[in-house]
Amino acid sequence: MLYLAALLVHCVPLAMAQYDICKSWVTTDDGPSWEFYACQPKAMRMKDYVTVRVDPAGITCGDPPERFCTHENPYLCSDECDASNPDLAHPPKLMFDSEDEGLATYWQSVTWRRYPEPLLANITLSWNKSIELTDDIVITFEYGRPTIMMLEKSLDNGRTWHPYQYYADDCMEAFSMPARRVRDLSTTSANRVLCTEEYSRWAGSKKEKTVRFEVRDRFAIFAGPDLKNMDNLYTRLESAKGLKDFFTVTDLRMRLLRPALGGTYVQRENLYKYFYAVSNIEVTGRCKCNLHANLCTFKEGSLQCECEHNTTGQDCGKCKKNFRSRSWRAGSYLPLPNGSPNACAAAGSAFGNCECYGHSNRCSYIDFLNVVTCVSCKHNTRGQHCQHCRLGFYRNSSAELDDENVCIECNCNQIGSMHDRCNETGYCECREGATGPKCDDCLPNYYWRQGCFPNVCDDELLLCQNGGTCYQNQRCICPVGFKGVLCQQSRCEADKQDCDGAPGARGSPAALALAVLALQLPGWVDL
Ligand SMILES: *[C@@H]1O[C@H](CO)[C@@H](O)[C@H](O)[C@H]1NC(C)=O
Ligand SMILES: *[C@@H]1O[C@H](CO)[C@@H](O)[C@H](O)[C@H]1NC(C)=O
Ligand SMILES: *[C@@H]1O[C@H](CO)[C@@H](O)[C@H](O)[C@H]1NC(C)=O
Ligand SMILES: *[C@@H]1O[C@H](CO)[C@@H](O)[C@H](O)[C@H]1NC(C)=O
Ligand SMILES: *[C@@H]1O[C@H](CO)[C@@H](O)[C@H](O)[C@H]1NC(C)=O
Ligand SMILES: [Ca+2]
Repeated sequence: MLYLAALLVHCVPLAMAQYDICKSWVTTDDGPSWEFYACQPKAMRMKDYVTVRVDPAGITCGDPPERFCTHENPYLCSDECDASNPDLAHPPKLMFDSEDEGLATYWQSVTWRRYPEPLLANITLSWNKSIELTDDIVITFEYGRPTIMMLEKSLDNGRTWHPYQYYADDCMEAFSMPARRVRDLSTTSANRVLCTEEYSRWAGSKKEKTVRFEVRDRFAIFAGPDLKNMDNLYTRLESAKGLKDFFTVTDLRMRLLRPALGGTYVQRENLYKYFYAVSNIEVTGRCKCNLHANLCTFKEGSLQCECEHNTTGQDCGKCKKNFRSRSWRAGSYLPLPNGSPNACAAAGSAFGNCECYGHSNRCSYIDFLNVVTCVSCKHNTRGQHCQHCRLGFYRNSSAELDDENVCIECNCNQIGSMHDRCNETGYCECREGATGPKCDDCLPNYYWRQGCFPNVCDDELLLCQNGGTCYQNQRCICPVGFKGVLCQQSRCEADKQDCDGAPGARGSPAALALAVLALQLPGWVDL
């Protein structure tokens, strides 16, 4: 309770921060209108919205029922864990309930009966939403803190994981890392992943129960020890690459690698006192809404930003339909104190009447033509309003004009096609003999060899003669004594001298017969 109160007091400077309104109705010289500001939701107790998973299967104690004891009372193993008895069960949800006065409720693992096989457990917290941490992550262990553990995080709903912090009573031995403290980090190393020995040493299981991921100490590097200078922090969050993302998570995972040992080596004769017990996991943060929302609500099992500035999406990460005349941008903390909303603009509202469908942020007035035109159209678009596709691209008919993927590359085969342009359905213009949408196939009776060429021979009409064989439709391989494109010509007939000198050639009745036959075939021309 005392600790919770302390946490609430701690939260105050962050809770009353600026950036808490997205717009206000103001009166200017031109009359009343809305004014827009960068805005973000308040920090919340994120454990109320989390789903938890504990691995491996069977790591939670009580199935079958099991006795355990504590380091303080190692020979009185009278405590019992029994999953089938609500009073003696220790399911994962007890890490997230609110602790009433009196006894702590906690998740508990099986004991280390399989020693020396390591006792490993993963506790994975998932929000299905990007969260920006605003205060320390505090994990409370009963009966002693692990001697080795690791905190990991994911930014993509658990697809990829990254180390967040290492914890060990001996960092060198456990992780081959020097022990460091977050307080000793500097402005250039504020997002360093480090190993700390501060939360893993044995100090009696009642005295020091918490393991922290120190968000406040890292903020304090910029905002000062009492976080009074938040402006400086916000400035840094905008300018220092990767700093914002460092404090952003969608999932967290505690990898428990070795339980508390009671300040001594493992005593094999009493393994009932080695286990993990976690009574609370406090995660304080706000929904990441890209500074486009000041409310975040729990709907259909997930947190959702209530997007303003005509943005939409779970994190307000894109412009609403019909509000895409410029590309989406996150709001900015700068300039202080109200920041920039970087709102999405309705089609037609930006720059007078110059619509660029979100493919350009700039328009320019061309004096001698008296037109306003979009400058540097992106996404392979071109035209006054970036409404056409660049040469070599064609329009994706199922995409809106303001879609980033509206123009698709023609991809015409360089050899098979006349040029690299295509028609509205992506068809290229083919050279003779080539076919297919990209001109990378040949018509029947053509073969591919750096382009399409008419077949020289085949198995139907253009047969090789005199026992010649057709090689890849490109040429006939003729037997000795014959030549010509289809081996239709006897060497003797073409060149009498050659023939006279060749012993046996003239005398062969078979060769003679074939030569006569070839001559008698109608239509043979001397090639
Ligand atoms: C815990 O998660 C890590 C990946 O983050 C995985 O490599 C490891 O096998 C998991 N351990 C258990 C006991 O499930
Ligand atoms: C995660 O959130 C998205 C967007 O709110 C929702 O569509 C999806 O069903 C959620 N997934 C899970 C596993 O809850
Ligand atoms: C968003 O669009 C509405 C019209 O639907 C408009 O009244 C409002 O001013 C726009 N807000 C911003 C921030 O551009
Ligand atoms: C065309 O656009 C639709 C809608 O954005 C998209 O799903 C599809 O993948 C695009 N097609 C191609 C070939 O890129
Ligand atoms: C594009 O060319 C293909 C092949 O010549 C043709 O079938 C198609 O109708 C053409 N599409 C358009 C929109 O002209
Ligand atoms: Ca609890």
